[in-house]
Amino acid sequence: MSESEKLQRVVEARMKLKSRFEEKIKQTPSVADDKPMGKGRLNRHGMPVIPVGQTLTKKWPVLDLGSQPEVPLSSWRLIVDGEVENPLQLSWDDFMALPQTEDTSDFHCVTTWSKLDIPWKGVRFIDLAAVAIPKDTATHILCHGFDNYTTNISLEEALKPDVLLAHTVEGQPLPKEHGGPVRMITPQLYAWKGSKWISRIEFLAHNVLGFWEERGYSNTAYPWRNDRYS
Ligand SMILES: Nc1nc2c(c(=O)[nH]1)N[C@H]1C(S)=C(S)[C@@H](COP(=O)(O)O)O[C@H]1N2
Ligand SMILES: [Mo]
Repeated sequence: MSESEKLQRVVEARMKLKSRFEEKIKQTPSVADDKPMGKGRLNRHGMPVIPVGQTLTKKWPVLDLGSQPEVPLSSWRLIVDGEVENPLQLSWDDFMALPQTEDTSDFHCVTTWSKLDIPWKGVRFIDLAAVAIPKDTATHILCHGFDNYTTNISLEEALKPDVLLAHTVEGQPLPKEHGGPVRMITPQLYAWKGSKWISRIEFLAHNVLGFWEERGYSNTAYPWRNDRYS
């Protein structure tokens, strides 16, 4: 296949994802909830900027499972596999050659702290997904970290434009303690849905629970519904 044919397939996959998930995305609670719980001005998707039960922090706490893997860029790889037509194993250079997005968004940890207006740079999940070309059977992803963390997300959440695979924060390489070289962020869900030290994104034809989801945390994790536990 020629380079231009490959690009054409990516463009088509992106359009297909958009049309398949546009309505579902509009119906997700963090966009469509008509009685969202929280306080303060409304954020850009119409929810109170401080979700129910959350307290603002200027500091940025670090949460992990007790290990912070050191992953040199030379051996860093991101695997994208499962229900996709074009499984990927990206090197750092491959990853950085994908379209790059800057976005400032909020971060809500289920342990009740929120940090607003974090300036990120990275690759939109939808831009990566378009390269992998999800099969029509794909409905969820399971993200894996180099620390063996896992967390699951439905595609209608993962494909939102603020979901990034972030490598830069506040203009600097993402520090190891916050999940560098690359982590996922999910600003419209509690932050445990964003895997630090991300190593693999597995597309699935059904829902599979991740580390915290198996241990009593919510499958869906909607901050404006106080949706913390299952
Ligand atoms: N790989 C991995 N990702 C993870 C975690 C983890 O332990 N391992 N913790 C999650 C939790 S509970 C939160 S709140 C955020 C914390 O990110 P931070 O340490 O950068 O604040 O990362 C999430 N992603
Ligand atoms: Mo968390």
